[in-house]
Amino acid sequence: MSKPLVVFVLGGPGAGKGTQSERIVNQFDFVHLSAGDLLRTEMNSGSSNGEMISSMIKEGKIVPSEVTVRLLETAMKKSDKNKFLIDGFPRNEENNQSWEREMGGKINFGFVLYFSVSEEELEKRLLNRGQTSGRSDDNIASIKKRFNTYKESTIPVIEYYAKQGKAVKINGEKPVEEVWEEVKKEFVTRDG
Ligand code: UP5
Ligand code: MG
Repeated sequence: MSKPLVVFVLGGPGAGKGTQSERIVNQFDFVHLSAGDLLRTEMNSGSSNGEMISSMIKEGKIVPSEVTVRLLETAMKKSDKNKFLIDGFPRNEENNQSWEREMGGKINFGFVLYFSVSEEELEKRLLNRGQTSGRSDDNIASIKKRFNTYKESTIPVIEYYAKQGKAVKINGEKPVEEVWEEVKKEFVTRDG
C-alpha cells in the first residue's frame, strides 16, 4: 500500500474544523482525526498525562508535541484507510517540526485547508456551544486565551505552508452549507 495521504485542517477555535471535516469524511473517504478529541479522550482515560492535558486545554495552551504526535500516529496505525484529515494540528512550530521529523517520511502530505473567520463570529459560536458542550474551554476567559494562542502560534504555521503554495484558504464566516460548497470544490479539484 502506498504511503497515506495527510491533509491538515486548521482555523481558529470554533472555525468549523470539526463540522466540515465530518462532511469531507462522508463524501471523500477520509478518516477524521481531531487532535483535540484525541487529547480529550487521553485526558479522560486516566493516563498519567491527564492532569497536564486538562490544564493546558483550559488555558488554551499547546500540549507538548511528543504526546500529540504519538496519539495521532497510533490512531493512524489503527485505521485500515489511507487518507487522513488531521484536524487542529499542527498548532505551533514545535508541533510542525516534530511531525516532520517523526512522520514526514511515512506519509504523503497533501495540503493545509484552513478556515478564516472573524473573532466576533468565533466568540458567538463558542459561547453558544458552551451552553451544552461541557468543554472546559468554552467560556469567555479560555476563549480569549485560545484566540491569543492561535494568533501567536498557529497562524505562523499556516504561513509556513502558504509560502510553499500548500495552504488553501476557505472563507468560514458563512453558513455551514455555503462553507461546505467551497470545501467540496477544493476536494474535487485536488483529491477526487
Ligand atoms: N459552527 C460550525 N460552523 C459554523 C458555521 N459555518 N456557521 C455557524 N456556526 C457554525 O464548530 C464550533 C461551533 O460552531 C459548533 O457549535 C458548530 O455547530 C458551529 P466546530 O466545527 O466544532 O469548530 P472547530 O473549529 O472544530 O472548533 P473547536 O472548538 O474544536 O476548535 P479548537 O481549535 O479550539 O479546539 P480543538 O479541539 O482543536 O483543541 C482544543 C485544545 O486542545 C486547544 O486549545 C489546545 O489546548 C489543545 N490541543 C493541543 O494542545 N494540541 C493539538 O494538536 C490540538 C489541540
Ligand atoms: Mg473541533
